[in-house]
This record gives sequence, C-alpha cells and structure tokens, in this order.
Amino acid sequence: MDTGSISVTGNSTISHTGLEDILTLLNASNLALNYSEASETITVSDIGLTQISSDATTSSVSLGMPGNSLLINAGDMGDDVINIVSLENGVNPFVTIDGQGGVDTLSIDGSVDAVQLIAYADVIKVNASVST
Ligand SMILES: [Ca+2]
Repeated sequence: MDTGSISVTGNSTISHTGLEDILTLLNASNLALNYSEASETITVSDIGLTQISSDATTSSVSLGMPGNSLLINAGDMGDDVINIVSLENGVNPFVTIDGQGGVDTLSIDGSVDAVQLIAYADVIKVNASVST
C-alpha cells in the first residue's frame, strides 16, 4: 500500500493512499513530502519527484520543484533508498533529506545545486558534484 502525505505551507496536508500516479502542478515555495513507513525507493530529479515502492506496486508523485525549500521525510521503520538523479537546472532551493528510522541510503548520482543541502541517512554516497 502506498501511502504518504504532501504538506504545502499555508495549505492543508494532502494525503494519498494507493494511488497509482499523482501529477499536479502545485507551485509551492515550501514543500514537504512525507513518505510511508514501508521500505521505498525515492527518486529526485529536476523534473519532479518520483516514488517507486519496493513491493512492485508503482506510485509516483510528480511535483514542481519548490522555489524556497524542499523537505523529504523518507519514513520511519522502512529501509529507504533515496536517489538524487539531478537537482540543478534552475532549481536552487534549500534541500533537506531525512531518511528517518530504518537503515537508509542516500545516493547522489547527479549534480546538485542547492542553497543548502542537509542529509540524514545511514549511508551517503556522493557520486556527483554538489555545490551550495
Ligand atoms: Ca527510513
């Protein structure tokens, strides 16, 4: 079951359960994505954020990158993998990635250009340039 919630500052939290795909043109300046307690793979790129759950049911969330800050909470208990594919072209927010509970891995595989990058994970692999 794919569950999670999306928090947009100044607005109500949007919760989703078992949705196949979510595509929205939300343009928020501050965006928080709260993933479920399941073990998940979360992919972050310029063109949006996608979540692919590990249980073969696929759920993706594609959102416009926020102008100010992006927070990703990967969820307690689950052993999550967060892959940053790219985070540069014109996107320059404060980025915080928190693996939370479980044994989490953050892999930076594409260039990151952020005002600030804060990451909490058990394993952090930096395979590309990070400029802040
Ligand atoms: Ca986790």
